[in-house]
Amino acid sequence: GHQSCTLWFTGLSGAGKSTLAFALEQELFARGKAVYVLDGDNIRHGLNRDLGFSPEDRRENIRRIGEVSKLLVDAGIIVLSAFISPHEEDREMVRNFFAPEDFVEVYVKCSLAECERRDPKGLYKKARSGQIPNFTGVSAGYDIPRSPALVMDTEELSVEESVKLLIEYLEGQGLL
Ligand code: GGZ
Repeated sequence: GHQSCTLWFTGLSGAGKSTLAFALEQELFARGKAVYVLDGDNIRHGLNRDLGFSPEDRRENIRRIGEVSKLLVDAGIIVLSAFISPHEEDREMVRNFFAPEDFVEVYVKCSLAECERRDPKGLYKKARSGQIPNFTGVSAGYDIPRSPALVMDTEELSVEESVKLLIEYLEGQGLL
């Protein structure tokens, strides 16, 4: 089997993308794997600090992250990329950067109602009151993935259960 790949986590703000990516990272570390998480905290404050949330900027955000993910995969690292990546065509662009087996789209599924209820950073509240324009789910769209490799329903599964499913998937792909 191949050595590394990108797991691309897509879903609404608050769906649990970063939580799942970091929990999986811990499990992969424990198995001695080279793994790295890309998410808003290490990308939007650095490499992509010049980008906002217009459709054009989101596309450029996703393009750069896709290119970085590819470099890390070339270096033999399992990459866990956790970004809303709301547009199907942007996710398709990134998919095309990779050999088919090296890109795994993971839909982190959670209803808007539940994401708003969680609202860990108070962003939905701000978006509803008009303080954040173009907020995904409120005033900007999200394209539900048409054919993700995996769907993680975070309203139904615990983090531990989701990690178990992800590990089983990677084992099935010959990655672990
Ligand atoms: C969506 C926004 C916005 C707008 C700021 N829309 O839950 P968070 O806070 O920590 O993660 C969200 C993050 C989204 O950045 P991404 O790079 O993942 O987005 S995309 O893939 O669409 O380019 C949220 C915060 O940034 N945030 N403004 N308007 N999320």
